[in-house]
Amino acid sequence: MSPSSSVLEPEDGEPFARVHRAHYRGFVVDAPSVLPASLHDDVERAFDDMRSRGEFTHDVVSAGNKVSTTYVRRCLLGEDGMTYHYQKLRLFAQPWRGREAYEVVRRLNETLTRSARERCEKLGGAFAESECEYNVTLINYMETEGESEIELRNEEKFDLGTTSVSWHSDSSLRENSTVAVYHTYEAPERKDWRVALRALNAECEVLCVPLEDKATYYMCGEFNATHHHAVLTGSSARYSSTHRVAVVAKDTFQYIKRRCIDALAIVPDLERENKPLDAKQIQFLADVHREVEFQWIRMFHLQGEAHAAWHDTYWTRKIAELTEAWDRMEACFRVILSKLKRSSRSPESPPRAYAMLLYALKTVKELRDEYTKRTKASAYASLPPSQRPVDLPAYDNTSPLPFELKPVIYFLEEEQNKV
Ligand SMILES: O=C(O)CCC(=O)C(=O)O
Repeated sequence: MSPSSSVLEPEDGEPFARVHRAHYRGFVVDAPSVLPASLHDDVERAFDDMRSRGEFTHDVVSAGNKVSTTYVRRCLLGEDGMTYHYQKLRLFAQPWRGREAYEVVRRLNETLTRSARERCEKLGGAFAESECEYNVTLINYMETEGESEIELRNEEKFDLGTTSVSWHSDSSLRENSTVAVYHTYEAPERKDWRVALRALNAECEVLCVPLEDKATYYMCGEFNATHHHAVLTGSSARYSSTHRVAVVAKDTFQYIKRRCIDALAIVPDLERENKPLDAKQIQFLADVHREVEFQWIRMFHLQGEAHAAWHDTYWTRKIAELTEAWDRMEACFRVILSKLKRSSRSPESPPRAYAMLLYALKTVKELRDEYTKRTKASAYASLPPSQRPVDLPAYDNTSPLPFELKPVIYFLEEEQNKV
């Protein structure tokens, strides 16, 4: 029986089928038999192996001023250098190679890429153009209401019961890309998890779809963007591997490394004696400095020591490379500041150079204040110490600039006002 007249389930028969055809055509479920039995077994072993190593952890995410812990534990696997950004958190993908469990996930990914393509071609129209070349999978481990250490909430809008993932569309995905979700139960005899679906642009019933053990569902083409989905908690723990075509424009190591190389290329020019400063160059350096500090280095350390240890085959080295570049940018700011000192022997720089650096320093100060506040959020208290933010990059009295930029801003304002 549906919990409310505005909700339909497959057992409602023709009304469910009619609404599905009219408003939810991009939602397709594959029975477990579509995938080879040996793959199901390997995937189950891989997920258990990863969980026994503590690789699934709660994310601490942020929306507006609220910092909260996800109900589910998750980990991200994917192509080398991939990250996934959601709710002001950057997740760093463990490359899906090198360990047997990760290779299995990559194999699952390849299989789902092929199946998703077939599903989309069968649906035809714009679906046939949908991208399915998955570059990451966000794997969830979801516990029952009784097991979860984070209190789960009830779905109130349609009275659907307890949710492990509330209503949302997946973010940071390529346009018209399909999402594939493979799931498996810890105790397959209790297969009572459901996914709820809600159309955003149509007045129609919500659908509630129960999922068999080891089934895969697809949200084809624009389905994710035009609908919300929620995961309704069942009575046995569950894994779900959510394969996505994540955006790559600004979200790969290769991208940010390139930005750092470009910024460091102008450092010699900015530091050259006898050369007035160029405000545009200062702006470019400041943009990259800010991006690498807040979008990458701090995002990594925010997730704690256990996270860094898990990533020590790939990301720890990459973050060290980015930190080295960022350090060089801080040193360059120090040189710029000395060139802007009116009593220095440097040729006079244009007023725009003062204004630009002041703006950059004030923005960094604000972002550092916000970051510090976030690291102190009570949400972290419920996590083990190894998952709490680490205070890096470190500062000492050899650092070119201090963490707290107030005195530097004050100095520069004074120099700006001198004539
Ligand atoms: O577990 C599922 O079925 C979907 C999970 C989900 O919506 C998410 O990870 O964003």
